[in-house]
Amino acid sequence: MTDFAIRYGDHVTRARRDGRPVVALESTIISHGLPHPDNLRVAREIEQTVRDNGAEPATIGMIGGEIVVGLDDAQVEHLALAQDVAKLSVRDLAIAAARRADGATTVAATSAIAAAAGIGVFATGGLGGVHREASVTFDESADLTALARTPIVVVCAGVKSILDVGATLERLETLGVSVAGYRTTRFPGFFITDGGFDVDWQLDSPEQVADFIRARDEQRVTEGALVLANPLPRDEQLDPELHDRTLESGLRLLSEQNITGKAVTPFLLSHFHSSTEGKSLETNIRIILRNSALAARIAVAATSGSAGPVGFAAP
Ligand code: PSU
Ligand code: MN
Repeated sequence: MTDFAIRYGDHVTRARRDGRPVVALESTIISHGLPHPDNLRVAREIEQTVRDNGAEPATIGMIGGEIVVGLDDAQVEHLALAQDVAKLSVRDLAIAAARRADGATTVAATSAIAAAAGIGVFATGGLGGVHREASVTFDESADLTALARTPIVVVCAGVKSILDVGATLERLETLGVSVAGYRTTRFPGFFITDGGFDVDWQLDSPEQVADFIRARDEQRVTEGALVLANPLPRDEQLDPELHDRTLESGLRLLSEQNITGKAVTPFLLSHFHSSTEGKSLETNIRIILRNSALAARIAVAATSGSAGPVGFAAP
């Protein structure tokens, strides 16, 4: 596990001192995944949802080259509204620090930092994964390899349907990342409830996920995340037909405009938001809020009923 020089927000320092549960949150969804100005409102709603469910939110990002665990409201606002915020995966962190940059952290960077900070639960929307043309482009998100070496529970709605879901599940297996559905064995496809693939395991309550964390620690398993896939209820998903149509046009634009690398995911998400008249945005927001609530309840369950907060060792 990598160690970083980390600055803690006051609210996170207080929560840890008092032994209260903390949930890590990423900032790339704020800066690069959601359109302005909704993104600022959503960032605040995510934090409030974590609080409403009994845990302290620690939104993670970089300000002036410093990694911050627990951005304050002004810092969240800055990352939401500023134009020059870098998208930071693990490999970018030290370069961005050297450049004193402002940056938003992806699932990969956020989970690495959270684990280094002793935070065991992380809520996001959807993971990065294997892109559809990966056999030619080699485009596979560093989220997958980061999760392979990071002991954290990531609550997400599976991987975005813009990706190759089956290939992503295969890579997660190879990389030794645990995967379980929350109250289902069907792996969700982010905007849509059913991503078309089964997973082997299902976990049914925050307490059962807390038992996973304890068992993992007792087994001395120090590498490998749990991807806990929390699907939207069927009546809340994006209309699958609208979804397929939008995806098709998005993939076409992607190749026409020759968009590659780290711009791919933000481009496709913004294409969805603009061509579904905000319907996908509404769905995206619901996904994140539901995952944040569940992550908070898991953090609460993992913190109570044990001698110390299991999986939350102080750094
Ligand atoms: N999930 C969302 N919106 C996002 C992302 C995930 O609902 O914007 C971000 C996450 O930060 C994830 C990143 O880590 O996209 C993956 O980017 P890439 O495919 O370039 O690795
Ligand atoms: Mn990529």
